[in-house]
Amino acid sequence: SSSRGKVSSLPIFDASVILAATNNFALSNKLGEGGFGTVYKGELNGGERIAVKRLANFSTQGLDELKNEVLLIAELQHINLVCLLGCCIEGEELMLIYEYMENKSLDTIIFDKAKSSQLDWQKRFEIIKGIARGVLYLHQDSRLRIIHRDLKASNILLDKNMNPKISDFGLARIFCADDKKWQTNRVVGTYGYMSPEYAMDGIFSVKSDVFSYGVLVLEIVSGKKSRGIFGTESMLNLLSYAWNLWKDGKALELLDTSIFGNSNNNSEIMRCIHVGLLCVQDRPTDRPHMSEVILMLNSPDAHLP
Ligand code: ACK
Repeated sequence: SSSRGKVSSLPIFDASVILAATNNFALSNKLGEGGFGTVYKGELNGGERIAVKRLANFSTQGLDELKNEVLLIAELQHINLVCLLGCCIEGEELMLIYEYMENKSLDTIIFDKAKSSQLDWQKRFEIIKGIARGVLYLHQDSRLRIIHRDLKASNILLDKNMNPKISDFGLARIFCADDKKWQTNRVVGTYGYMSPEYAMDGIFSVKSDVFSYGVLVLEIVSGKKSRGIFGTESMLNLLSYAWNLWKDGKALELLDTSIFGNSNNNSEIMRCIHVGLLCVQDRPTDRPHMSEVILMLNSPDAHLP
């Protein structure tokens, strides 16, 4: 699945094509505001559905430089990344054209009581593993070695089969092109998912993504939103408590059975909680690397009593 070494040949679209596809960026085609611009849905002539991200606030860089960055991002290809189909750079416009993701973002489903039943445990577990593979690809297998810096439920999109794909990868890189140090004054990211060292000191590494991934896992398992996990938040307390009970050989009394049904997957569920808790540890060095996360998720009864 790695595209290492592949020379990018990203289709360049004319602005007129994108205008037609999105009905001149009609309000009715607007999907929402993303991290770096507004997203519209569209349809190409052939009927192919697309999502267009119209990037804003990239004034500090020359367009040529941006174009190079976009061509680099285009090399990132993985089943768990939203596919970049093309771009459009014309005048003051920079647009990225992506495959359309039918089932929108994870946060529109998991935090919604009515919709969350669409995701049973098996699907949740697949989503947890899929996101991990996507993040590992960014960290390790892609030529660029990207730190995403804004992993969160609204950046995980679901295709028609509910397969998860990470979006907005590489954009942090574009917007901080002059800024490739390990410490930055321009903290991008979302409160609640940010690791303490990143939120407080702007220090980022693959381990800050691991922290955000851990928050995501705990949200997917619990169906509860994290609001600042390194405070004294109830979700983390609840899940730590559940994990300790489990270690002591007690049943899963605490978790929301409406999510899990009567499935006999308690050890998978607890494995995910354990992995999530390992990932949100305060010290970056205590957190696992994504490759270790994947090993733990895939090994039945690893680290379990
Ligand atoms: O949660 P959503 O409905 O899914 O709202 C956000 C919004 O745009 C801003 O990011 C949606 N979105 C982003 N990229 C895509 C895409 N490729 N396909 C479908 N919806 C998308 C996202």
